[in-house]
Amino acid sequence: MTSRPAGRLRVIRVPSASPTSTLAGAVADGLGRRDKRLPCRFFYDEAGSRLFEAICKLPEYYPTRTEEAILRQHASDIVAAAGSGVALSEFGSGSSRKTRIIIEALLERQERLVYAPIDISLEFLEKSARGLVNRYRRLWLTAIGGEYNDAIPHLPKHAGPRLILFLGGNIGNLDRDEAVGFLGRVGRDMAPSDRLLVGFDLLKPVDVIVSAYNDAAGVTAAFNKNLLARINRELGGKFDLDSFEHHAPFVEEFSRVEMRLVSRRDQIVRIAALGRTFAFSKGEPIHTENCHKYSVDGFKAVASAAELDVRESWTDERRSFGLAMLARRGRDTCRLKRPRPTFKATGRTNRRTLIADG
Ligand code: AVI
Repeated sequence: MTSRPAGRLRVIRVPSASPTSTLAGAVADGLGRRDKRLPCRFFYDEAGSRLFEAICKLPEYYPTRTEEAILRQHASDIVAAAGSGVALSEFGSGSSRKTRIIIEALLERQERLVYAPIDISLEFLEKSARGLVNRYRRLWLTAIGGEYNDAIPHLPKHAGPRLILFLGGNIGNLDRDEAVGFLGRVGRDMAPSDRLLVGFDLLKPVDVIVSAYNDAAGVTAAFNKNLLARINRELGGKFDLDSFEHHAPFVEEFSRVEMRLVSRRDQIVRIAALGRTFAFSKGEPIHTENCHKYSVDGFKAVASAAELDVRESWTDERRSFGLAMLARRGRDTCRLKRPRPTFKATGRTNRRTLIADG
């Protein structure tokens, strides 16, 4: 772990012990399988992070702007629900654009704020962290470069409550067991007064979901193919990007979009750094990402399996995206019998509680 103090900004890199934590390890493992796969965390080198930023602005890609609108509308309620004298952390912070809404709402309530953004792309993280310390003079930042699970023990401790953000529907990129495992690990690191705010994409008509991952401008296709471009750049791969096609169907059985790169022909690709070649037959997919879409009950079940309780929740008019404020299940919140969760309108038509927590 390295640390580089610079005024109000500190940058920490958390190494991973897993052999598939490096691109080389993950490619050797993933392309060596019968069902070829590459982990989606490798989308986010600098080029991939930029492409993802472009995805977030696409007309078809509704999650970012919907979540941002919910955050804007309910920022003061959200930060009030986190308590006073709060320290902020965030998994998958990216550009921290949406986080600014929360940062500003917190700085209205408290004199100074300590914020720890966590992201896999260290270069991108450092750049957005610099932007934030320059913008907010009452903000102290510890930027943590690393994988979510590796970063949990490095979340800064705080005398008061911590508000931990996991926004953007990033939870959707984890399988159910991974989601329960990750939320559970974060939960076990949380004090009873800490809160975890999770953003999750809700199930909706399939054509809306499918368009979000198959945009007309082809940005999502470029984002997907950047994985192969990255292997070419970093590992001396010989992938011809035109020989692979972006596929992103909605798979009903798993309530998820599956991102794939499908080989357009029989081909053999050499990757110099691995000293290996990989054969692809025409039509063979490389599975690159899962993007799960949740029902309200489905999300609540995952939180509950991770021993977290939903304390408050927010959604948009169309119930397209949800935000849930979770707390560690404590003796005070653990009840043997819990009523079924229901949708509940809280009065004003544009202000809804998504999950009634019994
Ligand atoms: C980062 N994550 C929540 C995005 C999603 O929608 O699952 C990644 C993405 N993949 C394709 N488009 C966006």
